Amino acid sequence: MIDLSKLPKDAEEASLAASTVDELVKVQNQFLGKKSELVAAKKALGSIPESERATAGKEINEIRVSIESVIDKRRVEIEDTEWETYFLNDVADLTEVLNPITRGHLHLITQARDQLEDVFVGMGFTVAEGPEVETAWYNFEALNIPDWHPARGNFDTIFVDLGEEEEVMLRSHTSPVQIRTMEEQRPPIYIVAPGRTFRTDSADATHLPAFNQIEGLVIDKGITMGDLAGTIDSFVQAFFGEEVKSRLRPSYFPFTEPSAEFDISRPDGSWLELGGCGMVHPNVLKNCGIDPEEWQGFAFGFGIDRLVSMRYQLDDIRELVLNDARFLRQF
Ligand code: FA5
Repeated sequence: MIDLSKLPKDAEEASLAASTVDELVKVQNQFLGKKSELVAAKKALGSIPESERATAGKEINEIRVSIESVIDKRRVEIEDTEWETYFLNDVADLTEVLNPITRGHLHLITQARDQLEDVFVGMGFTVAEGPEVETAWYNFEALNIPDWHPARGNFDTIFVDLGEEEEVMLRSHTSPVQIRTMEEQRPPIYIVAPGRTFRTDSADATHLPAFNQIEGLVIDKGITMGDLAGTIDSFVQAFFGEEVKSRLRPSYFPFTEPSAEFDISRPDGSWLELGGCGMVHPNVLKNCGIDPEEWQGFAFGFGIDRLVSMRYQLDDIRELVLNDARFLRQF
């Protein structure tokens, strides 16, 4: 009779001594392989009395199961340690590329646009939008600028090579949104429309070829120039603070009558032109199917980039589009 009782303990000790999977495979062969005592014992079963065979077979089986479980347990341990060692050795030093990660923020123009919307929404306006590519009808004609009108020349328009000549263009101001709004909504109307505008202007300290304007349009009953002046004054104070003053100067736009340009006071006492405004011309109302006898209104449009450069005392408006992170990070 072979004594198998010490096998599980021997197998456990041998397993614990194995520190790699290869070593453990050897232990497994030693205790469970073809030449193992256990297999020899199994073969010997045939030579023992039949009455003892079942009990001995059962014992052999139990021992095999217990050795298997000892080896399996050890295999998991070894594998875990091997992975851990592998990962520890595989660590790369990335400190050089790990720049401190700073959070980005909205561009100055976007911030100003959002604040402008907030100020006007607070005054009861809603926000409207229009396309950046426009037709002559919206950019000029409906605004009382027929094709023979010399004012078309003031807008330095960038035309798009589509349809008839000078028929499609990048909008040269946000005023076309006035028309689109009046076509869609019946008065009373209180809207502002911020957006990008384009002109052939060369970039310099106060001009960009692609810049931003915000348009305002109010159509209601009994609206006067006084409402316009009051609205602009409230806006200027809400946006710039109490100390900044605004003034209107007579001017000319085909789509407003009377028309004015409005300026705001600089800290040094001088004035900066921010935009144009006026009472909506009766022809513009008629072009949109609104009866000028019944409804009146005012409109204004000013440059957001100019407004930002004034607010932050920028010497050159081009700073806003140069994409220099050292500049942008300051705001
Ligand atoms: C207009 O564009 C009119 N649509 C404004 C208006 C609206 C008048 C409603 C009456 C009623 P103007 O061409 O002056 O007007 O432009 C308005 C403002 O846009 C300017 O005062 C300036 O602040 C800004 N602006 C114009 N051209 C540029 C440019 N190239 N770069 C940056 N800002 C500009």
